[in-house]
Amino acid sequence: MKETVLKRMKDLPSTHLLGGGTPMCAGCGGLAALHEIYDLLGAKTVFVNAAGCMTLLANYPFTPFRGSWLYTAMASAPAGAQGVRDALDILIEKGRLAPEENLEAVVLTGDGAAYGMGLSSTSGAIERGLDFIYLCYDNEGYGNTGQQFSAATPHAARTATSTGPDGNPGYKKDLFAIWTAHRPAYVATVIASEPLDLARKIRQATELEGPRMLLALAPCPTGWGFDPQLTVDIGKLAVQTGIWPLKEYRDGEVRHTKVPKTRLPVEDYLRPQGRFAHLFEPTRRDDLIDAMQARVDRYWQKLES
Ligand SMILES: Cc1ncc(C[n+]2csc(CCOP(=O)(O)OP(=O)(O)O)c2C)c(N)n1
Ligand code: SF4
Ligand SMILES: [Mg+2]
Repeated sequence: MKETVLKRMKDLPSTHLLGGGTPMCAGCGGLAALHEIYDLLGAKTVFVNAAGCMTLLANYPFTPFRGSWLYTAMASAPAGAQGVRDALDILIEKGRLAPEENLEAVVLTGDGAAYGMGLSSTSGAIERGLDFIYLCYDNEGYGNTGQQFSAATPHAARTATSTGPDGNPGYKKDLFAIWTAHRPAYVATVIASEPLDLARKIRQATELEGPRMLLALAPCPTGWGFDPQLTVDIGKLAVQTGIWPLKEYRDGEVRHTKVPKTRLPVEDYLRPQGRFAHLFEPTRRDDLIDAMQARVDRYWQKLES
Protein backbone atom coordinates (compact mmCIF):
# COMPACT_ATOMS: atom_id res chain seq x y z
CA MET A 1 0.00 0.00 0.00
CA LYS A 2 2.73 2.44 1.07
CA GLU A 3 4.81 1.71 -2.05
CA THR A 4 1.82 2.26 -4.34
CA VAL A 5 1.12 5.60 -2.70
CA LEU A 6 4.76 6.67 -2.94
CA LYS A 7 4.90 5.66 -6.60
CA ARG A 8 1.74 7.63 -7.33
CA MET A 9 3.20 10.67 -5.56
CA LYS A 10 6.43 10.39 -7.59
CA ASP A 11 4.44 10.51 -10.81
CA LEU A 12 2.81 13.80 -9.90
CA PRO A 13 3.93 17.08 -11.53
CA SER A 14 6.73 18.68 -9.58
CA THR A 15 5.41 22.11 -8.59
CA HIS A 16 1.65 21.94 -8.67
CA LEU A 17 -0.66 21.96 -5.73
CA LEU A 18 -3.35 19.48 -6.62
CA GLY A 19 -6.84 20.73 -5.80
CA GLY A 20 -8.74 17.46 -6.21
CA GLY A 21 -9.15 15.17 -3.23
CA THR A 22 -8.43 17.81 -0.58
CA PRO A 23 -10.89 17.96 2.30
CA MET A 24 -11.48 21.70 1.78
CA CYS A 25 -14.81 23.41 1.10
CA ALA A 26 -15.81 23.97 -2.52
CA GLY A 27 -14.97 27.51 -3.64
CA CYS A 28 -12.43 28.13 -0.85
CA GLY A 29 -10.80 31.50 -1.65
CA GLY A 30 -7.83 30.74 0.62
CA LEU A 31 -7.08 27.54 -1.25
CA ALA A 32 -7.40 29.38 -4.59
CA ALA A 33 -4.78 31.93 -3.43
CA LEU A 34 -2.49 29.19 -2.14
CA HIS A 35 -2.88 27.31 -5.43
CA GLU A 36 -1.71 30.34 -7.43
CA ILE A 37 1.08 31.18 -4.99
CA TYR A 38 2.43 27.62 -4.83
CA ASP A 39 2.53 27.42 -8.63
CA LEU A 40 4.94 30.36 -8.51
CA LEU A 41 6.94 29.49 -5.39
CA GLY A 42 7.49 25.93 -6.59
CA ALA A 43 8.38 22.78 -4.71
CA LYS A 44 11.50 24.20 -3.02
CA THR A 45 9.46 25.41 -0.10
CA VAL A 46 9.06 24.31 3.48
CA PHE A 47 5.62 25.30 4.67
CA VAL A 48 5.43 26.01 8.38
CA ASN A 49 1.74 25.86 9.07
CA ALA A 50 -0.11 27.36 12.03
CA ALA A 51 -3.19 25.27 12.85
CA GLY A 52 -6.15 26.30 10.70
CA CYS A 53 -8.16 25.21 7.66
CA MET A 54 -5.07 24.61 5.49
CA THR A 55 -3.78 22.08 8.01
CA LEU A 56 -6.29 19.70 6.44
CA LEU A 57 -4.10 19.66 3.32
CA ALA A 58 -1.43 17.55 5.00
CA ASN A 59 -2.94 14.28 6.12
CA TYR A 60 0.07 11.96 5.86
CA PRO A 61 0.84 10.40 3.44
CA PHE A 62 -1.69 12.17 1.23
CA THR A 63 -0.76 15.76 0.52
CA PRO A 64 -1.09 17.89 -2.60
CA PHE A 65 2.30 19.47 -1.89
CA ARG A 66 5.62 18.39 -3.38
CA GLY A 67 7.68 20.33 -0.85
CA SER A 68 7.96 19.87 2.90
CA TRP A 69 5.46 20.66 5.61
CA LEU A 70 5.86 21.34 9.31
CA TYR A 71 2.80 21.76 11.51
CA THR A 72 3.02 24.06 14.53
CA ALA A 73 0.79 25.38 17.30
CA MET A 74 -1.20 28.46 16.29
CA ALA A 75 1.09 30.99 17.93
CA SER A 76 4.41 29.46 16.93
CA ALA A 77 4.76 29.28 13.13
CA PRO A 78 7.37 32.11 12.90
CA ALA A 79 9.44 30.36 15.60
CA GLY A 80 9.17 27.14 13.57
CA ALA A 81 10.31 29.01 10.46
CA GLN A 82 13.32 30.35 12.40
CA GLY A 83 14.31 26.76 13.28
CA VAL A 84 13.94 25.61 9.67
CA ARG A 85 15.92 28.59 8.33
CA ASP A 86 18.71 28.10 10.88
CA ALA A 87 18.95 24.37 10.13
CA LEU A 88 19.16 24.99 6.37
CA ASP A 89 21.82 27.69 6.83
CA ILE A 90 23.93 25.40 9.06
CA LEU A 91 23.66 22.51 6.58
CA ILE A 92 24.76 24.78 3.74
CA GLU A 93 27.63 26.21 5.81
CA LYS A 94 28.84 22.71 6.67
CA GLY A 95 28.67 21.64 3.01
CA ARG A 96 25.97 19.09 3.73
CA LEU A 97 23.42 20.86 1.53
CA ALA A 98 24.31 22.33 -1.86
CA PRO A 99 23.35 26.04 -2.09
CA GLU A 100 21.21 25.27 -5.15
CA GLU A 101 19.18 22.90 -2.99
CA ASN A 102 18.35 25.67 -0.56
CA LEU A 103 14.66 25.94 0.41
CA GLU A 104 12.40 28.89 1.18
CA ALA A 105 10.80 28.87 4.64
CA VAL A 106 7.15 29.90 4.20
CA VAL A 107 4.79 30.41 7.12
CA LEU A 108 1.25 29.51 6.10
CA THR A 109 -1.24 30.92 8.55
CA GLY A 110 -4.83 31.99 8.96
CA ASP A 111 -5.88 35.37 10.30
CA GLY A 112 -6.72 34.02 13.77
CA ALA A 113 -3.04 33.26 14.25
CA ALA A 114 -1.67 36.15 12.17
CA TYR A 115 -3.74 38.99 13.67
CA GLY A 116 -3.93 37.56 17.18
CA MET A 117 -2.35 34.51 18.75
CA GLY A 118 0.82 34.52 16.62
CA LEU A 119 1.43 38.27 16.51
CA SER A 120 4.14 38.42 19.15
CA SER A 121 6.20 35.57 17.65
CA THR A 122 5.76 37.24 14.24
CA SER A 123 6.96 40.59 15.59
CA GLY A 124 10.03 38.90 17.09
CA ALA A 125 10.85 37.14 13.82
CA ILE A 126 10.61 40.38 11.81
CA GLU A 127 12.74 42.15 14.40
CA ARG A 128 15.45 39.47 14.02
CA GLY A 129 15.35 39.96 10.25
CA LEU A 130 14.36 36.34 9.65
CA ASP A 131 14.62 35.42 5.98
CA PHE A 132 11.13 34.04 5.37
CA ILE A 133 7.87 34.52 3.53
CA TYR A 134 4.80 34.92 5.70
CA LEU A 135 1.61 34.00 3.86
CA CYS A 136 -1.65 34.80 5.62
CA TYR A 137 -4.94 33.75 4.02
CA ASP A 138 -7.44 36.02 5.70
CA ASN A 139 -10.95 34.58 5.86
CA GLU A 140 -11.79 37.05 8.62
CA GLY A 141 -12.53 34.51 11.34
CA TYR A 142 -11.56 31.25 13.03
CA GLY A 143 -12.80 29.23 10.06
CA ASN A 144 -11.63 25.76 10.97
CA THR A 145 -13.53 25.76 14.25
CA GLY A 146 -16.77 27.27 12.90
CA GLN A 147 -16.04 30.95 12.09
CA GLN A 148 -15.75 32.55 15.50
CA PHE A 149 -14.72 36.24 15.31
CA SER A 150 -11.03 37.07 15.05
CA ALA A 151 -9.13 40.37 15.10
CA ALA A 152 -9.58 40.37 11.31
CA THR A 153 -13.39 40.20 11.36
CA PRO A 154 -14.93 43.34 9.86
CA HIS A 155 -17.20 45.58 11.88
CA ALA A 156 -20.87 44.48 11.80
CA ALA A 157 -20.22 41.03 10.28
CA ARG A 158 -22.05 38.15 11.93
CA THR A 159 -19.91 35.27 13.14
CA ALA A 160 -20.57 32.24 15.34
CA THR A 161 -19.66 34.45 18.31
CA SER A 162 -21.08 37.77 17.04
CA THR A 163 -24.76 36.93 16.75
CA GLY A 164 -26.39 40.12 18.02
CA PRO A 165 -28.42 42.51 15.84
CA ASP A 166 -25.32 44.62 15.05
CA GLY A 167 -22.92 41.74 14.33
CA ASN A 168 -19.26 42.14 15.33
CA PRO A 169 -18.80 45.21 17.55
CA GLY A 170 -15.03 45.34 16.89
CA TYR A 171 -13.07 46.61 13.87
CA LYS A 172 -10.66 44.76 11.59
CA LYS A 173 -7.07 45.22 12.73
CA ASP A 174 -4.69 46.73 10.15
CA LEU A 175 -2.11 43.94 9.81
CA PHE A 176 -0.49 45.62 6.79
CA ALA A 177 0.28 48.68 8.96
CA ILE A 178 1.49 46.52 11.86
CA TRP A 179 3.94 44.79 9.53
CA THR A 180 5.17 47.97 7.82
CA ALA A 181 5.79 49.56 11.23
CA HIS A 182 8.51 46.89 11.64
CA ARG A 183 10.19 48.03 8.38
CA PRO A 184 10.47 44.54 6.85
CA ALA A 185 11.73 43.77 3.34
CA TYR A 186 8.30 43.51 1.70
CA VAL A 187 4.59 43.52 2.47
CA ALA A 188 1.77 43.09 -0.05
CA THR A 189 -1.96 42.51 -0.10
CA VAL A 190 -3.22 40.08 -2.73
CA ILE A 191 -6.36 38.21 -3.71
CA ALA A 192 -6.77 35.11 -5.90
CA SER A 193 -9.32 36.86 -8.14
CA GLU A 194 -6.58 39.28 -9.31
CA PRO A 195 -3.98 36.72 -10.46
CA LEU A 196 -1.74 39.07 -12.46
CA ASP A 197 -1.32 41.46 -9.53
CA LEU A 198 -0.72 38.44 -7.29
CA ALA A 199 1.86 36.89 -9.64
CA ARG A 200 3.90 40.11 -9.87
CA LYS A 201 3.97 40.41 -6.09
CA ILE A 202 5.07 36.80 -5.59
CA ARG A 203 7.91 37.36 -8.05
CA GLN A 204 8.86 40.53 -6.18
CA ALA A 205 8.80 38.70 -2.83
CA THR A 206 10.97 35.84 -4.08
CA GLU A 207 13.59 38.28 -5.40
CA LEU A 208 14.06 39.82 -1.95
CA GLU A 209 15.52 38.50 1.30
CA GLY A 210 14.36 39.05 4.88
CA PRO A 211 10.85 39.15 6.34
CA ARG A 212 8.24 39.33 3.56
CA MET A 213 4.49 39.15 4.03
CA LEU A 214 1.74 38.29 1.53
CA LEU A 215 -1.70 39.00 2.94
CA ALA A 216 -4.43 37.34 0.88
CA LEU A 217 -8.09 38.16 1.46
CA ALA A 218 -9.74 34.72 1.33
CA PRO A 219 -13.46 34.76 0.48
CA CYS A 220 -14.86 31.85 2.48
CA PRO A 221 -18.24 30.51 1.26
CA THR A 222 -18.75 28.49 4.44
CA GLY A 223 -17.91 31.17 6.99
CA TRP A 224 -19.21 34.18 5.03
CA GLY A 225 -22.39 32.49 3.78
CA PHE A 226 -22.34 32.75 0.00
CA ASP A 227 -22.69 30.35 -2.91
CA PRO A 228 -19.27 28.74 -3.64
CA GLN A 229 -19.58 29.65 -7.31
CA LEU A 230 -19.38 33.35 -6.32
CA THR A 231 -15.87 33.22 -4.82
CA VAL A 232 -14.19 35.04 -7.71
CA ASP A 233 -17.04 37.60 -7.96
CA ILE A 234 -16.86 38.37 -4.23
CA GLY A 235 -13.07 38.76 -4.51
CA LYS A 236 -13.43 41.16 -7.44
CA LEU A 237 -16.10 43.15 -5.58
CA ALA A 238 -13.78 43.44 -2.56
CA VAL A 239 -11.30 45.23 -4.84
CA GLN A 240 -13.83 47.22 -6.92
CA THR A 241 -15.63 48.60 -3.84
CA GLY A 242 -12.29 49.59 -2.29
CA ILE A 243 -12.84 47.34 0.75
CA TRP A 244 -9.63 45.40 -0.03
CA PRO A 245 -6.96 47.80 -1.31
CA LEU A 246 -4.28 46.06 -3.36
CA LYS A 247 -0.95 47.57 -2.30
CA GLU A 248 2.66 46.84 -1.52
CA TYR A 249 5.36 48.17 0.78
CA ARG A 250 9.05 48.29 -0.07
CA ASP A 251 11.95 50.53 1.01
CA GLY A 252 9.72 52.54 3.34
CA GLU A 253 7.15 53.38 0.62
CA VAL A 254 3.57 52.12 0.20
CA ARG A 255 2.26 51.93 -3.37
CA HIS A 256 -1.26 51.02 -4.47
CA THR A 257 -1.08 48.54 -7.32
CA LYS A 258 -4.68 48.53 -8.55
CA VAL A 259 -6.80 51.60 -7.86
CA PRO A 260 -10.47 51.15 -8.81
CA LYS A 261 -11.32 53.85 -11.39
CA THR A 262 -14.90 54.20 -10.16
CA ARG A 263 -15.47 52.62 -6.80
CA LEU A 264 -18.65 50.54 -6.54
CA PRO A 265 -20.82 51.03 -3.42
CA VAL A 266 -19.75 48.73 -0.54
CA GLU A 267 -23.33 47.45 -0.51
CA ASP A 268 -22.57 45.47 -3.71
CA TYR A 269 -19.98 43.51 -1.73
CA LEU A 270 -22.10 43.11 1.42
CA ARG A 271 -25.37 42.00 -0.17
CA PRO A 272 -24.43 38.52 -1.46
CA GLN A 273 -22.93 37.49 1.91
CA GLY A 274 -25.01 35.83 4.61
CA ARG A 275 -22.80 37.32 7.33
CA PHE A 276 -24.16 40.76 6.37
CA ALA A 277 -27.79 39.69 5.70
CA HIS A 278 -28.98 41.41 8.92
CA LEU A 279 -27.95 44.75 7.38
CA PHE A 280 -30.71 44.35 4.78
CA GLU A 281 -33.44 42.19 6.42
CA PRO A 282 -35.84 42.50 8.17
CA THR A 283 -34.98 46.22 8.34
CA ARG A 284 -32.37 47.98 6.29
CA ARG A 285 -29.54 49.19 8.58
CA ASP A 286 -28.47 52.39 6.84
CA ASP A 287 -26.58 53.43 9.98
CA LEU A 288 -24.15 50.49 9.67
CA ILE A 289 -23.98 50.43 5.85
CA ASP A 290 -23.34 54.19 5.61
CA ALA A 291 -20.70 54.06 8.33
CA MET A 292 -18.91 51.28 6.45
CA GLN A 293 -19.07 53.27 3.20
CA ALA A 294 -17.75 56.36 5.00
CA ARG A 295 -14.74 54.43 6.35
CA VAL A 296 -13.85 53.15 2.87
CA ASP A 297 -14.33 56.64 1.37
CA ARG A 298 -12.08 58.18 4.01
CA TYR A 299 -9.32 55.64 3.25
CA TRP A 300 -9.27 56.48 -0.46
CA GLN A 301 -9.80 60.24 0.01
CA LYS A 302 -6.72 60.34 2.24
CA LEU A 303 -4.69 58.89 -0.64
CA GLU A 304 -6.05 61.44 -3.11
CA SER A 305 -5.34 64.46 -0.90
C1 LIG B 1 -3.79 27.58 21.02
C2 LIG B 1 -4.88 26.99 20.20
N1 LIG B 1 -6.16 27.35 20.42
C3 LIG B 1 -7.15 26.83 19.67
C4 LIG B 1 -6.86 25.91 18.69
C5 LIG B 1 -7.99 25.30 17.90
N2 LIG B 1 -7.97 25.78 16.53
C6 LIG B 1 -7.50 25.03 15.52
S1 LIG B 1 -7.65 25.79 14.03
C7 LIG B 1 -8.38 27.13 14.75
C8 LIG B 1 -8.86 28.28 13.92
C9 LIG B 1 -7.73 29.10 13.40
O1 LIG B 1 -8.21 30.27 12.77
P1 LIG B 1 -7.34 30.95 11.64
O2 LIG B 1 -5.95 31.14 12.10
O3 LIG B 1 -8.05 32.17 11.19
O4 LIG B 1 -7.33 29.87 10.47
P2 LIG B 1 -8.62 29.29 9.69
O5 LIG B 1 -9.19 28.21 10.54
O6 LIG B 1 -9.59 30.41 9.49
O7 LIG B 1 -8.06 28.76 8.42
C10 LIG B 1 -8.48 26.98 16.14
C11 LIG B 1 -9.09 27.96 17.06
C12 LIG B 1 -5.51 25.55 18.50
N3 LIG B 1 -5.15 24.67 17.54
N4 LIG B 1 -4.55 26.10 19.25
S1 SF4 C 1 -14.07 27.26 6.12
FE1 SF4 C 1 -13.57 28.81 4.58
S2 SF4 C 1 -11.30 29.01 4.60
FE2 SF4 C 1 -11.87 27.07 5.65
S3 SF4 C 1 -11.75 25.50 4.00
FE3 SF4 C 1 -13.89 26.20 4.13
S4 SF4 C 1 -14.03 27.87 2.59
FE4 SF4 C 1 -11.83 27.52 3.01
MG1 LIG D 1 -9.27 32.49 9.55
